Amino acid sequence: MKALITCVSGVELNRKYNLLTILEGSPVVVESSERTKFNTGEAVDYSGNGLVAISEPKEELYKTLSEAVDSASEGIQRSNPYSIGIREIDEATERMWPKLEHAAKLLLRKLFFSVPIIIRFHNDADGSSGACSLYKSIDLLYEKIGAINSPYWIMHKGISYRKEDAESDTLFFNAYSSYEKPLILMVDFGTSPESNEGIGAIKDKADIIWLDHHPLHDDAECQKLKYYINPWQFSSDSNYTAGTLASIFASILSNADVKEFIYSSMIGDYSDYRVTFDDAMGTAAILDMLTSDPTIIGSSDNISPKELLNAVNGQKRQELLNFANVVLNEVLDNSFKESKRYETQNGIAIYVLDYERVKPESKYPLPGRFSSKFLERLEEKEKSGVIVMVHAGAYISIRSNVSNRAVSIKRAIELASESKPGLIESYGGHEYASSVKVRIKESKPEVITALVNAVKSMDSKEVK
Ligand SMILES: [Mn+2]
Repeated sequence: MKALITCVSGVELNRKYNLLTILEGSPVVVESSERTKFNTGEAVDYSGNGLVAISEPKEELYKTLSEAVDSASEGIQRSNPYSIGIREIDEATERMWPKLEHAAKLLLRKLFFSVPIIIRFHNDADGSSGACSLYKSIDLLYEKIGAINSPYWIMHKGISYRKEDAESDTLFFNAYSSYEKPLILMVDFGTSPESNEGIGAIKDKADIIWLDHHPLHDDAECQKLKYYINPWQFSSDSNYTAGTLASIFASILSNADVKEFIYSSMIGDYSDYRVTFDDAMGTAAILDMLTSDPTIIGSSDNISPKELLNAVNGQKRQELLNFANVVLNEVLDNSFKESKRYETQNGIAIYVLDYERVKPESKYPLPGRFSSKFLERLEEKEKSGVIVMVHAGAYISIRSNVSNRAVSIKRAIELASESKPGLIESYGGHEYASSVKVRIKESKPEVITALVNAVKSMDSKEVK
């Protein structure tokens, strides 16, 4: 039967071919190893025990296969929007659906044509929840499509796509020669100009699907990508998590059950729509722990969604959960003792914690994420509002639950930066969560004092 060589990988004498052919009316991918050298895009006859070059015009074969892939995709894709039963989420999903379907069609096409695919996900409970759903879904699809190239998964520390990332992805792609462009899928990657250089370096080499839920940014190039999808573009916001977005995207490809990961992503990112039942809380806690410190279960500093799924749903679930709880509670207990408490005239509590004094042996919990947990725990006892500042290295991570508009941590950072010119290197975030980087570690105490004083000045009696 006639087939098109869609992807070649491997070395000269041991080449691997992915072929796309039509069997019983449907497109099928088959794999073959040959010592004879064929090239990507060549038409061949595939008999099951060998490839023979044929003189079929490849354009015609390509057209036939493309049509078959398109109609197969239609048969595979879920037609009605996945609903989770939370009105705001479901309505936003409906608005995003055409764009999600469009992106899913692209992914399916890339799978059929067996191009190399890289999936990068942010190393937190949200990003990894999305990766788990995608893994489950693609795994189910594998049976239908056959010998597709399995995606290469990268847990990505941080939320920008840097030039180095583009270089490493290019190296990966260079090991293949594919008839259609490779694909990169980003999950929970931020929408910031910091990724511009990386995108510029890769966008001609690969198609990009970018699933994010961070606020939009006018100067962010990723927003101009054809397959950039963000709830903010559809009258929703960051409470619609990237894990939810990726899970719902994954649900278009197969009927894998992704509910668990929608819930865990919302818990991980403190979404307003989160439902806090035990199973989902446990999944979020394990994902948070293992993405912070993969060496807790393995020897590598990276972890794949397959390993995460095993951890979350396997025999070790309870053991991992107990470990996470023990570590977290110990760090919390020590933090109460080690932190300094300040108070504004109107009773807002400010806690300053040197994370070095409480950090456990594992990298879990990471200081930034811990600051959110510390705040959550303090909310129970500080009824007039609380702000925490957890510092480690050159970073100060600030969390606030104060809804009084006069007291803004963003404003406090601006004030501190004005009163101590040159000491703060950069800062970012929003009204409830921000982080500050000092230029040199030695000036951190001075910056913290300025931050505490700024909050105090905003909440003095005269203001009220
Ligand atoms: Mn997120």
